[in-house]
Amino acid sequence: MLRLFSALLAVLTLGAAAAPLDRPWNHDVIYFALTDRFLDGDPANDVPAGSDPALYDAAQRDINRYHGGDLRGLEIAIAAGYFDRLGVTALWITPPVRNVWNSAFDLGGGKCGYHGYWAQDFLDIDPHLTSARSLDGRTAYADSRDGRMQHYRDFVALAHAHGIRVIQDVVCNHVGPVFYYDENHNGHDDGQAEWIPPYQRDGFHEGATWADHPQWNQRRVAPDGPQTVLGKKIATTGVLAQLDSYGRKGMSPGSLGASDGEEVMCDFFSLRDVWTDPAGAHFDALVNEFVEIYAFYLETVGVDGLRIDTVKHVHRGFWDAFTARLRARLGPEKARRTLLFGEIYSGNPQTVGRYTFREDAAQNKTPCLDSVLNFQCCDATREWLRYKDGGFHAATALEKMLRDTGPESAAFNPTPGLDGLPARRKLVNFVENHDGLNRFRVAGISAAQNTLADALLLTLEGIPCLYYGTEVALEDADGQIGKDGETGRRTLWPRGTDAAKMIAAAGNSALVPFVKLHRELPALSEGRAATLWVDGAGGSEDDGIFCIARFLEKGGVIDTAQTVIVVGNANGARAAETRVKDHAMPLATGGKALLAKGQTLQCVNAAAGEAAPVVTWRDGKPEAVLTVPALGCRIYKVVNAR
Ligand SMILES: [Ca+2]
Ligand SMILES: [Ca+2]
Ligand SMILES: [Ca+2]
Repeated sequence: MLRLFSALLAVLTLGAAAAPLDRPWNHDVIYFALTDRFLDGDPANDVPAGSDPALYDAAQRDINRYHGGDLRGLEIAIAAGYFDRLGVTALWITPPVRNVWNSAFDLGGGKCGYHGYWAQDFLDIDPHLTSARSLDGRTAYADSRDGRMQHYRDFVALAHAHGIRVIQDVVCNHVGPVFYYDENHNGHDDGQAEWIPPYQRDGFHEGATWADHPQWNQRRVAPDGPQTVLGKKIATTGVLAQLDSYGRKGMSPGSLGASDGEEVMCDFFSLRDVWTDPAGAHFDALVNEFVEIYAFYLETVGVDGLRIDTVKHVHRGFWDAFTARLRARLGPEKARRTLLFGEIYSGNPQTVGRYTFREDAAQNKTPCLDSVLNFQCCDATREWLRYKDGGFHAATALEKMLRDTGPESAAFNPTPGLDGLPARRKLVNFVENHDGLNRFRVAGISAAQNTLADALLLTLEGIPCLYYGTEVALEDADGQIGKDGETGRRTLWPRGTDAAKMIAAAGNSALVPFVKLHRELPALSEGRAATLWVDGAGGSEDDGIFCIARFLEKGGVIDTAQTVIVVGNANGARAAETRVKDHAMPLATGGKALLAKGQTLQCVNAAAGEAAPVVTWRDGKPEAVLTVPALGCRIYKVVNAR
């Protein structure tokens, strides 16, 4: 067990009524924690009552089984000030709802529901995650839906007491492997053929039968009718507990990465596809059911935002109805503070951006999803910093990404949300996640390269999203460049890790100075972005350089006093400059100077002994040669010249 310091208990403010966290989402720094893999804070829940003990790996090594991480582990970190130390202001956690715990007959062998994406009961918290008592020991949580939900609500309240928002990961596309297809009508499941039958284009597979494996699942999907949880009446109807609410069309592996229509309607391997077709008999009931469920988490539990899974596998009309009805249900104030961002697994800005528009955008221009995960950022950053032939590659993909997400791009809905921000200003930027990608840091990739990737995230326009473990440049021992897998899901803090050790690691984290700058320099959270310099074919002085400006502009006038220049050098061999021969970098964008006469640049994160930057003027325009050390990132702000 972790040792709790009495000082930690003193900072607990459980149950305190606090004003809701209210700040523009692009001021936040998100930390994505795979809860099962962060810290096992309570070994008592590692094998919940009735669960097959074989699903749990006490050594915390088998990627496919439970490692024991839980809400208590996150609470210990929050209370100890771990996230405060890192400067993290929003926690995105994997889906906390009760899951099917095992899928024995999938392709590639058995896996477990430790990640949370295999819902079984949308209004219960998975018992792997909850504890019998509150962090301070004063409150007992009943072994019931209500008790588990109470723990989850206390977890959210603890985060809020530290100024940290909670983003709940949610799924509307599918549930876990709750039923099989009894193809041979013998009344029981007969292996893989009945769990992942081939896609049936016309009609559907008959014989869907709730699975009966009491050590993994509960022979149903819940809620199966109205519920009262934490004293709140929830008007769910139980439509998800009916088999004909699912498409039952089987698996279409080829369509998972494509957009040919089948990907909307097929089962995701053994995960059962909710029938989200607007023409379906249950469409309205299904939309309303999900609105009831997720409004409960937002209103009663206090969750601040939703990260929405597998968006492109759901009919677009569903998202129009779901987002509009959810916002109407929350009311303008809560809806304004709530961020709804989606996962559309694609590096193409048009493909992901279309979900910020409604399907009926010709008539209704209001946003569908508020924002989306920026996969293009992930791809481009990896290309720049982690070229598969070793070393680095030009940052031209990053330059393209900035164009594709800039104000001139038509890919994202320009209509502001209730918070006044259009989608492109709150794109969720990331370089690692738990899905298909290995970690950024694999064999041959240094901690310095990892830091440079994080520094870029923290200086781009949008919302930076850090993946758990990046704060210590966690290395993915099994990951290989150009070869993705699910290897980036290791346990970060082994069971028994002392909170003091975690706090020390957070204090030493190389990303902390960049998080601090993100908070201190308004241009880094709110400013526009413009590419100033990209390592090109000419000359070698600038090898590895990528430079952007972040600037505040009002009424077409740049507030030059707020300008920030960010330069990264992917070159691991030597320092590089924003210069090719005698051509220095212009400090201008769109024909406008980024600083005025009498102003100059000051590096805010220079190492001792580094020369100060010199701004020169040519033909009335400022320019500078900025020198950045190997694998360094330098940030400059504007100051008045002495
Ligand atoms: Ca545990
Ligand atoms: Ca059978
Ligand atoms: Ca679907």
